Amino acid sequence: MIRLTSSFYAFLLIIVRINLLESTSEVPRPRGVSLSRAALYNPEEDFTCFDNSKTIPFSQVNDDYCDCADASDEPGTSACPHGVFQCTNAGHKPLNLPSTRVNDGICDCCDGSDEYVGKIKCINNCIELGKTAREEALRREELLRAGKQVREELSQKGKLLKQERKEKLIELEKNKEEALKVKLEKEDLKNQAENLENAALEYYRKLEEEEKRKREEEEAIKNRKEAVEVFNLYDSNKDGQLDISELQTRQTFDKNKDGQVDEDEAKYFLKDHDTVNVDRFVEDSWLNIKPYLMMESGMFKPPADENKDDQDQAEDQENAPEDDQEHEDEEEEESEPEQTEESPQTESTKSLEYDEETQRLVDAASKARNELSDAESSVRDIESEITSIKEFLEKDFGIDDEYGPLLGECFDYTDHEYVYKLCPFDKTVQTPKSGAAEVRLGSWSKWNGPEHNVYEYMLYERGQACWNGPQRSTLVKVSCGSENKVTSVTEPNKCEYVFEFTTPAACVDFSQENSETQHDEL
Ligand code: MAN
Repeated sequence: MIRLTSSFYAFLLIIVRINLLESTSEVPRPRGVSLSRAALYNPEEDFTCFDNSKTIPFSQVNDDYCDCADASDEPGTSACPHGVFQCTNAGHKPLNLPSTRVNDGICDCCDGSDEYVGKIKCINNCIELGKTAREEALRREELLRAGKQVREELSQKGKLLKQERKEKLIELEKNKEEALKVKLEKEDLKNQAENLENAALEYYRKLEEEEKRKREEEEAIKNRKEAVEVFNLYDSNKDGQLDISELQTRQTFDKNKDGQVDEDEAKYFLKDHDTVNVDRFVEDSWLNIKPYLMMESGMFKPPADENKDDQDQAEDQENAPEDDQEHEDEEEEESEPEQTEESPQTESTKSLEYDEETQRLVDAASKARNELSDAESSVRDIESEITSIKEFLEKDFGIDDEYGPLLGECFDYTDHEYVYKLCPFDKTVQTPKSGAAEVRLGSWSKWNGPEHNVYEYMLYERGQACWNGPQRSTLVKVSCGSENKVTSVTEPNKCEYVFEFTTPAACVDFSQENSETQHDEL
């Protein structure tokens, strides 16, 4: 009996070997059941649903009637809504399908086992597909093997970069302390120097104020004198009042140049009074009259005349309407105020000359200010270097820092219309070949892959806004390759770009374990 059984198994083994590619397993099991679950279906016994909810005669397994809520009694039919059917796919890989796809008239399994009622005839192409898949897997394995070596080197470089930056950070923190001390000293020195400077300048400030006050006083006196002279000149009946009729005899006040001075024009110059005495004239009317007299004498010009050359100006003067003798006298008198008016301005802009000691203190304070500003800027420089190193150290360059060496590099991809650029951990860019300005497609945001391999995708966001649309963004799919290279760029949705990027840094297989179990679960 034992001999018989063992020879039977030997016979079976031979058959299995012969048919290896056609059938991966001869373990008897109901249709649609995976190898790992075969033992759960024993034709000698009643069948208990996997969730223990029911026990049914084995003959009801795969009878196209759903008895178990968990679908375990119908692995090979579409009777249960959430069942799973496994194609054996001998020669290729087993595949789990939702049981709704069983006998739905579409060939899903490469061995055609999901379509057994004859709605459609499926060909078995598992051998070819398996061969291609195995070749592809081999190629990937080879790539991974070769890439792993380079990844290791990248990782060492990345770690070194981090280490160097950490050391630099410690050094910079020390430098910053020093620089802050220097800044405080310089601040102190500057304050001392400015106190001395202020004390020394106080005398000159007072002097300047005094001079200014004097100038203003003189100015006021001169202005009044001038105004009184004009008042007396225009007060032709010498009654101490200037009235409308007296102004009407003067062409100067013909504002609209119609050849006569009407009442309104005269009133404008008298500031709406019919008559003014000398004090009101000085306080009030003079403010309106003076600019006209200045303009007449050429001391004050409307802006349009500013660009005229000297010759034009001479012509202007020649063409100016001639006034009576008195007026010419006025002009002569008026030419004086212009000179006296300008001179105080010139004086006021003239800087005071300090005595030797004051000058020394002013120079010392200015030097102290410069030194403080230098000290402040060196603190700022150190701080900005610290910030950029901290930003570097906070970046996730992969579990082994293998992506670190990519920072600072950029990789181009050219299609018929654009040159694209990927600068890892910085930005993605699109430059039209037409020569138009480059467009930022996104700035580094984060790793964005699935949980089992977060390093599968990079996300670049907040790019240049699209016309009437969102800000541009880029998803970069990262995969293992022998060199750092952008292998394709697409724009599946307007202003959403997908780059494919290969790099040896990605030559590690995070998903191996998952993919092995994927095909054999219920
Ligand atoms: C440019 C490019 C395109 C983009 C359009 C949107 O032409 O950036 O990629 O789709 O703008 O207007």
